[in-house]
Amino acid sequence: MFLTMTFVISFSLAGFFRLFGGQDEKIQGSILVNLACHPESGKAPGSESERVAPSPGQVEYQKMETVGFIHFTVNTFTDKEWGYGDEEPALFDPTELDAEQWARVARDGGLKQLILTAKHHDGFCLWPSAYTEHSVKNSPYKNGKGDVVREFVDACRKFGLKVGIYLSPWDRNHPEYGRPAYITYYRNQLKELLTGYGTINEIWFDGANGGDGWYGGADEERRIDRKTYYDWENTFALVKELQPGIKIFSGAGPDIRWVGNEKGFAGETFWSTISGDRLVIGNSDREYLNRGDPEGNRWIVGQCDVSIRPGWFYHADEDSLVKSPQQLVDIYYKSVGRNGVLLLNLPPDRRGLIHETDAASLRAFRQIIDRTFATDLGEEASVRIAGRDEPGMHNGPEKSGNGERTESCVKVAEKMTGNDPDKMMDGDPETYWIADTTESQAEMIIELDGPATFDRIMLQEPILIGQRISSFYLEAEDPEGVWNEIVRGTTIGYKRILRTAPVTTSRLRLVIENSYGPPAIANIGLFLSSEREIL
Ligand code: FUL
Repeated sequence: MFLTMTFVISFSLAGFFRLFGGQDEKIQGSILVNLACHPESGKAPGSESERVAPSPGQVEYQKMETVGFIHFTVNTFTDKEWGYGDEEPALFDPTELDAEQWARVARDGGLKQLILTAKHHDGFCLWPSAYTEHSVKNSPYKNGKGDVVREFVDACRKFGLKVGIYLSPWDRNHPEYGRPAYITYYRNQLKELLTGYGTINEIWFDGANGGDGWYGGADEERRIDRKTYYDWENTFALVKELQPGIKIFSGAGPDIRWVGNEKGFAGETFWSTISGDRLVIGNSDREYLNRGDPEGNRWIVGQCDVSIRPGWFYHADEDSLVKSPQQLVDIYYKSVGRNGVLLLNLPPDRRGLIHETDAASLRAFRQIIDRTFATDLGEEASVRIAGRDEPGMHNGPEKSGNGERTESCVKVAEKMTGNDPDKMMDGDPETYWIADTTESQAEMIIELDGPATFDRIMLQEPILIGQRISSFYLEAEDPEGVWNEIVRGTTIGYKRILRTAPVTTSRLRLVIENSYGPPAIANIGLFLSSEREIL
């Protein structure tokens, strides 16, 4: 409907710079702090700032946006959330197991990857491991000839999904759990899974560790030292050696991190950067995980896990408690819309199928999201850069009367000519505009062809050069020429989606109040939500 937009870019000026001189020193400080980087990431390319940046693999991971979990094991048949470890393999008896149904449901719901609980805390293995009898090989499933991991991997590939594996470090079945011999067992199982099933995109290391259990009949409490017992450093090295492109998830990364809750919510302020030395698997500060750290020395993608039902495993008495499409949409805004990746659990039932209610809810969720984001009102924007004569800027000449500030504005405008702001409106998160200054503020006016009505605003930073923006707000101009603030935020990151009441305007002003290094924007989108979003 409104195919043409005009952009007017200007910057906060020298007065602003003086005002925030202290901030500038802070930025310099963070440059020094952030020299230690993710092993595969490093100094952000194409900029003077030394922000910690993601590896290309992490960027690819983040771009998946929504991925899925499959929690399935003996618990499905005992109606438990955590098996004790003494369950008979004979319990595992799905009547209609169809991994292709899981993959089809996930694909139709827009998920890009599935992660299977190859082994949960009870120790039962969904593949015929050579290192234990506690597996599908001693179950009635396919007369002990089945391999659920194989079926899962094949189905994912057939439906174009990436593959993830959950191998619980805690094992309430194994007699040696808590002793060194179990670490050898655990690594042997990792070797089986990471060498026998082709490319694995993610390995999921859970933080629940140690406690009571069956432990080969000992039936006792076993505590472990979370910092030292698993020797994670060498376990991670083994994983990367076996699967160089794999992404490791845990409460401490190194590639993907928990966000501190199981509701699927990233913090409203959410940095992908975080300090690795403040994280311990299974024992990290949840608030810190949920917020991240602008001065953090690691880039660790935030993954927001949540189940479509109250429990992680299927329980028939939760059939009426499946999250509605609208609840899933709300979670989407609080995860993907806050710079996270959504990990949604879809637990198969005793048939071995994702329940019809769950499948329908996921499908409807995706239809709503697709509908809301179908038309970007800024897609075909044309862009114009204005200098000092441009009205409407907070720091523009009509408010200035300060020679120094005006001159600074002209300089910026000249430099900006080679740095096309159209890149913010091309829908491509890889191309971007970056302020060609040393300042940490920027201001821009978005001019539409005529009045447009929208209630969702999407902003993206080019994360390949790090996450920078820490404070911004948006204003809309009303018909009388009065600017009204419509939304305010802190971080943006890969993607930030802001929800507002419907706004009708032909001019918007985006003010970036603070940024670690020159601010950069990859994408701005304006959308009108589907009426089906309403809760
Ligand atoms: C938790 C586990 O204890 C739950 O059972 C579930 O697997 C969840 C995803 O992680 O820590």
